[in-house]
Amino acid sequence: MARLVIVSNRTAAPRDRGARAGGLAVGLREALARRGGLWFGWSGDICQENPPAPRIQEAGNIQFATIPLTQADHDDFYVRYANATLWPLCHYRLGLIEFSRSAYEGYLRVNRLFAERLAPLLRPDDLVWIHDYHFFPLAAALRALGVANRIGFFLHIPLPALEVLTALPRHRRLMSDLCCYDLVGFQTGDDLRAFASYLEREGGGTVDADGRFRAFGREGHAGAFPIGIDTATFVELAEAAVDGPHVQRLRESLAGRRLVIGVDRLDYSKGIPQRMESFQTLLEAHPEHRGRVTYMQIAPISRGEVEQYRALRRDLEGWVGRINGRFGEFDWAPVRYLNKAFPRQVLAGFYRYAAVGLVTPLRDGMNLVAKEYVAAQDPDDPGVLVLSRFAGAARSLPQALVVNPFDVEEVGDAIHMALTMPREERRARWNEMMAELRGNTIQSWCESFVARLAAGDTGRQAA
Ligand code: ADQ
Repeated sequence: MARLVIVSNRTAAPRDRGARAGGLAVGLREALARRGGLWFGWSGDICQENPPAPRIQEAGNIQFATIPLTQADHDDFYVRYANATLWPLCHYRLGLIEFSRSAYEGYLRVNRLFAERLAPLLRPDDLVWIHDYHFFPLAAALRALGVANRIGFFLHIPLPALEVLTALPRHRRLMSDLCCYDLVGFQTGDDLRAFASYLEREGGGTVDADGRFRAFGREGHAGAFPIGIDTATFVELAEAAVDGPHVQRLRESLAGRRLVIGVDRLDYSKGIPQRMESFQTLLEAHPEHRGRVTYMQIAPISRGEVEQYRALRRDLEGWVGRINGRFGEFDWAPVRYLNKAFPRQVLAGFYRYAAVGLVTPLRDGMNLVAKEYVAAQDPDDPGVLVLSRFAGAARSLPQALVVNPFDVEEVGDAIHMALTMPREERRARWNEMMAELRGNTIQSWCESFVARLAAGDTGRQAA
């Protein structure tokens, strides 16, 4: 069996604390352990000058190879182009895009650096699987160095519609580089359709019904591979946590009130201010919930070096203050707002205790919190998921209360409906969602992508 090589910006290397020990990291690690493999990425460190050869660490049959970046490379590649250009673009926030040629040059430069450092570590029959928007051009950079391995790419975030994508300066270069991959994976059929319509309209290309694409003189396959979670483990974590000390303290602190929970990285794509406004609408339109429901929003700070993220934080602090000031009582704060991360087992217990999971991103590739919330529920008395139609997860979990997050009144009503939904209906909806989560896990996602990559039958250059 061919060795698997994974590339992502952050790795799960023993000393790299950047990657959360979340379901994705666990799933990829398992996939590497099955075949033996290599995980390549940024170490999380800044170096003074041109980075040295990768640092190699071993854990069982997995090797981790990481390199540091210079401050200039990190800023251009990660802070500016990846997170201030591509991230807002792919989340339909054209007004937030900052584009500069120097940032794009830095992005290409770091992709070339990754290729130069990775190429010597590759064996001829390795399968290479590259992750996410930091690395659209990495296959092209590897090909330029003569690497002939099969190379796959998975985009964790949405690929926007043609009209949005073409707002990006130099979009043709980015997308023709993407076509250097043998297999391009997306979260949903919508993303795949956006890819096809871009190639057809801008790349003079075609995409067949089986996903084979031809464009920019290149040929490969594309497909939708909706990511899942480690469902069985999450169920166990939640069952164990519900009687644990954290849930016990939470229960006591709520003093009989019901819990509505939101858990997100502090990111403008997650729609947290709109969610606050929706909760305010609930309290206005359905006053019977005043004093009886608490909304806890857990949102650890993310990308604090990007100005838009700092502005979001200020905005949210305003929302929490306004709602608590207006509706709060001496013994009840309607909103609890926490800028911190929790271990998975603690989160699992919080999810299980919450009557409502509020997952209302304005755009999201998939959203794993939605799936974790469902997996954590008590089968006898499950909570209700309120889910944005703009999360990829809504495609596989249509039995959630699916809402438009821009319509704060609709979301407020959905929270009310969730809080008052009869147990039978909650169980019926939950059973169907759970069947989906048991059938499509992080493990089956890894396996199906790697099997498709290994089975590939495309040439790289169209004849
Ligand atoms: P993210 O944008 O990071 O991922 P999401 O899919 O929700 O979003 O994954 C977040 C993960 O971090 C979850 O496993 C969650 O439990 C964990 N997490 C969030 N807040 C936490 C907290 N306070 N404490 C501890 N853990 C926390 C990107 C894309 C998504 C896509 C994933 C995977 O933006 O659309 O689903 O990749 O492909």
